[in-house]
Amino acid sequence: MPEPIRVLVTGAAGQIAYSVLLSIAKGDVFGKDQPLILLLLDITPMMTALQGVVMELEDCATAPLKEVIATDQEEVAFKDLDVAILVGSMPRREGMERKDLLKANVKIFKSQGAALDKYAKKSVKVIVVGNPANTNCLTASRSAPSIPKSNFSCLTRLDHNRAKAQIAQKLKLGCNDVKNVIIWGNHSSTQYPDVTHAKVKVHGKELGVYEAIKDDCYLKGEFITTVQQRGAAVIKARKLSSAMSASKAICDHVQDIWFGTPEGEFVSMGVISDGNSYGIPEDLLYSFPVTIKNKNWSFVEGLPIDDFSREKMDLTAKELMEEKETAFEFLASV
Ligand code: NAX
Repeated sequence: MPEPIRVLVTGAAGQIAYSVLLSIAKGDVFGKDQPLILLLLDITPMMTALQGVVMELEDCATAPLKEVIATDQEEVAFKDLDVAILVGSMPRREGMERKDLLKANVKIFKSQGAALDKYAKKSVKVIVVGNPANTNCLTASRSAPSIPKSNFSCLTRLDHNRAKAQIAQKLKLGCNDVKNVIIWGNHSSTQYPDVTHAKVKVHGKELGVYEAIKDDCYLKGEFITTVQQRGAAVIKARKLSSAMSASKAICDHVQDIWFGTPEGEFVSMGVISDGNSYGIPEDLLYSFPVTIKNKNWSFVEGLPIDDFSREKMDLTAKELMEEKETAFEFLASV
């Protein structure tokens, strides 16, 4: 039996955690033979609710789960971590200014970044889900200078999965018959879902998506806005934000970090830009196509970018630069 790994989920009393914790505890992410110690962090007023989550996790009687530690203390939650899944963040309240939301989150992710720096293993993989996910991830990384920047990523896999599902539905294919869609940029409505390099398998034959769908107007219009606005559409219908699909996307993302991406396939992840890839400025936490091997990601290099894509990629980069500027102003003061 391998040694247990220590996995933290923050926002552990919230709705995404309620779904993702079971998948992790069952072994869907790290494998059925990997023993786990789950650390659950939430804020003090949520401790009673969190005890209920702990009871339910115990009652699931899953084999990999060896121990559950629920806490409101960062020094307990971040101790010796192998993986940190940062879901909890400050939600936008009615009438709240965007800047105030950013400021509240800078405070949370600065503190959690510092706790990672101080208490977690230097090899810890950090996945940021809580919004604004890209900028929160950048803040956490900036606040954890002893942990490699490449260990930090943010979730754009839900957007990636949404894009994949839209294409599969349009062609009446299974989702596994669609690969290499890309989400560029911010996990916000400026993101650019791009299928220029995506492939589909139709009757055993591999085709480009543009070739298979034969409707450029749809792919450059309705397809993009549907993916960009899918989160809002779910909230409108459910009166709650996406939780089941977010949980599945977290599992996909973390599983790929742990076990790697399949040969010939790439996925979308928010990662730190190096200034040399696709003309995106250095030090932005931007969603790129990546492959993963031995728990390390690499940019997919050399995809040709046309003018249509360039414009959309730059637009979402601009939004991220503005977010970064505001966040870093606050970072010095909170
Ligand atoms: P919930 O409001 O159900 O849960 C959030 C939990 O976080 C609450 O229990 C809250 O007490 C806790 N929390 C707040 N501040 C905390 C702190 N400083 N430390 C620890 N816990 C803290 O939200 P839920 O639906 O679970 O969504 C969580 C976050 O995921 C939100 O920011 C949401 O916007 C974001 N999402 C990001 C997605 C992505 O693709 N990156 C998709 C899904 C989701 O919208």
